[in-house]
Amino acid sequence: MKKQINIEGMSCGHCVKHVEEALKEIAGISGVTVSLEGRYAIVELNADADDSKLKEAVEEAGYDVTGIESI
Ligand SMILES: [Cu+2]
Repeated sequence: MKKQINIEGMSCGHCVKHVEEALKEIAGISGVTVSLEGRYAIVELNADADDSKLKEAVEEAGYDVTGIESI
């Protein structure tokens, strides 16, 4: 299962790493790809993680989530 998380506020490679690391810590996530230009993260899940957990992790890292969708 994959989900796309739309994120506002990333401005450089450091932000990308920060978001990647925040998402990798969530149980059930097996892969994270972050696009700075596309302003999104794609997460691969081997167990369903609640959208609220994904949102919370990104927001705690300091960025805004504008939407989450299954892809
Ligand atoms: Cu940055």
